[in-house]
Amino acid sequence: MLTETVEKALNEQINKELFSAYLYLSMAADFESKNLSGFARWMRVQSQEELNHAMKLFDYVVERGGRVELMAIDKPQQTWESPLRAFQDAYDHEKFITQSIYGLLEIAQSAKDYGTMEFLQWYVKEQVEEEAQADRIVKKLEMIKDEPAGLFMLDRELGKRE
Ligand code: OFO
Repeated sequence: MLTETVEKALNEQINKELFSAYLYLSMAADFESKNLSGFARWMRVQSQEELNHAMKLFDYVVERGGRVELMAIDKPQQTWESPLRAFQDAYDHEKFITQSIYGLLEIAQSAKDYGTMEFLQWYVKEQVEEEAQADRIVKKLEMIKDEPAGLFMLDRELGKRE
């Protein structure tokens, strides 16, 4: 059984994960419009991952006898001035999500909800990876700057993401 506070915080996290999916899909659409199909592919896969993150929380709330409450998803930004800007935003967003997971853990801890604390460990680990992968791409883009050949090569590399 979840406390009301933990249930509310889990539902808010579902909303944030769905927003993440929406944000990355919006980046994919922007990349598609600029013929950067590899960058777009990477963002589409990332968007799917975010849906999985949301559904894992959804299933957990159900498993604990809670009530999933879906809220409105904010409209994401539609365009970015460069791939570097987009990935910097993605990196910042992941740092924000990490803080949100930590906040959720603190709420679960205050409620002595050890089940939820244990469940959230998966997200703690996942966020380490999420931040690292966005940061790696930011660093590559910083090296490439506006050099078309480098951008083309990175586009090819990112397009291989399964
Ligand atoms: Fe769900 O990890 Fe990114 O946002």
